[in-house]
Amino acid sequence: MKKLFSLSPSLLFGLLITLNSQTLPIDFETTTSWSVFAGASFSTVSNPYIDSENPSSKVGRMIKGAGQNWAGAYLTLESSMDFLNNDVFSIKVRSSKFNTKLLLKVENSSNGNINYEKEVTMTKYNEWETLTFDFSQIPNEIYDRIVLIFDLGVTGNGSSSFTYYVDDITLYSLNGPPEPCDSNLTGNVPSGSNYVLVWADEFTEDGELCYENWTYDLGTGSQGWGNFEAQSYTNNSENVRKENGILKITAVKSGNSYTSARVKTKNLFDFTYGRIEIRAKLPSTAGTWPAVWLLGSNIDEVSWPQCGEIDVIEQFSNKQVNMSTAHWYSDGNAQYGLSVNNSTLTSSFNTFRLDWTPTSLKAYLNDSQYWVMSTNNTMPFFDNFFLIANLALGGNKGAGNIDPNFTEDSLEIDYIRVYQNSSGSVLLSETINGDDNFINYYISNGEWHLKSLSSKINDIFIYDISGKLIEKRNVGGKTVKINSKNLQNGMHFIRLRGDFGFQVIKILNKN
Ligand SMILES: [Ca+2]
Ligand SMILES: [Ca+2]
Repeated sequence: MKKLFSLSPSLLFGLLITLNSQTLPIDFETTTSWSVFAGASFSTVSNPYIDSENPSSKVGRMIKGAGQNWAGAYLTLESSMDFLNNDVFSIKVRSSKFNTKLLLKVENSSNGNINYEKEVTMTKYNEWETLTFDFSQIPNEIYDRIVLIFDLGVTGNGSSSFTYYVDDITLYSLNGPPEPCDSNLTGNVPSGSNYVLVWADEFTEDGELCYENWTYDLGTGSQGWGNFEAQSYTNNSENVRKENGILKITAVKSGNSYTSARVKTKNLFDFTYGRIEIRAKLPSTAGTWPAVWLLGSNIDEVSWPQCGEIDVIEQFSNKQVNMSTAHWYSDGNAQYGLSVNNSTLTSSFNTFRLDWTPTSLKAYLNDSQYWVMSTNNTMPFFDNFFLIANLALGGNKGAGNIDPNFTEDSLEIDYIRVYQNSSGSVLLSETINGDDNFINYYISNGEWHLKSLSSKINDIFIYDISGKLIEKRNVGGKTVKINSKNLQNGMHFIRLRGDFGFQVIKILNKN
């Protein structure tokens, strides 16, 4: 059922306090500020063609200049568009030209590489027509800019046939609001530890993955996701669904091509340090390449492998072996991994685990450790990572040739649970002054580990709630440890000073 996206209270408030409201829907009755490129002009004008389809008084007008091919206009919105709850754009358009095309693109105003577009051809001319654009497959990123390009690549001749009118740019939901996630976290907290369950998906209700936890990578990526993989990723239920408490990621052959799925928590959930537990059964067919892994959340800023990668489940051609590997940057891709043998990986559910601390990565199969590596601050494993689960096929990294008789096979995941260590103390807030530094923190065995991500920390000052100085210490390095047992219970302020300026961290200490 078609359900129009209704005006939110904040949007109404915005309209009341400012005439220059760069917020969807755009009806041109209030002023918007469009920019143009490649020989376009754009203005808000009185509607020259008032009729029953568009009785409103003002519309946008774009003119493509003589001799111009790529002319367009864009509008930067006050906030990013909500594609979790909405999936369709509609735009009213009027053109005097037969078969006019409108390319609608959305992008991130601070990173044009993050963009998504759809082109629709008009079926009418010399009358208003409402075009709809399906954005249901848009990857989960931040988009705050709308770009309109009419007749992309068609040379404008400057006549009236290259004047276009637009109105009522609206984003709404065709399918109604999506299902929220199951809020019951049922994982068992390991006994005798400081771990608490901070995130889990038990995949309990049949159907689509819940939108608050998961989004999708779609298509084939560049060069088969960098590895010449054979599959194209979709979010169709054939390729990804919850069934009887299990997430099934299914690779399917149709004709000579393959489809599968890759799901991720990017922009929805990420974390630094902790324990991740995955109960899963792997596919058995030759050529399948299943993986459940972590990728650095800053991948769009620093790219791979600088962002870091930690593979918890990864299986290549030997279906009795799982491999855990870390990737980071050191003159190119540096990696270290070890494998574990188990004859039941494709016939039974096994529990795969990663313990990630500030100093090491350890992997376990059914609570038996098979991989450990030390980490240090030249590596990226001190920052937020998000989760990915996927089933690839073929490629050039060791999954081997795809069985010629392949029809379909699945990676099945019973649950994914993330635990983090807690001593009982809580970091309440932080204030940054000076340069753009960030203090990364972690609690282990009653010690606060603080780490500067830019320059050295020169010294620290610890104050109690009354402002009394408890301790001053010279540091002269990027890391410092504070024994919380030496502090009284209650609020403390830790002031760190360095070339970054200073930063104050507020800690609620509970021993
Ligand atoms: Ca209007
Ligand atoms: Ca389950």
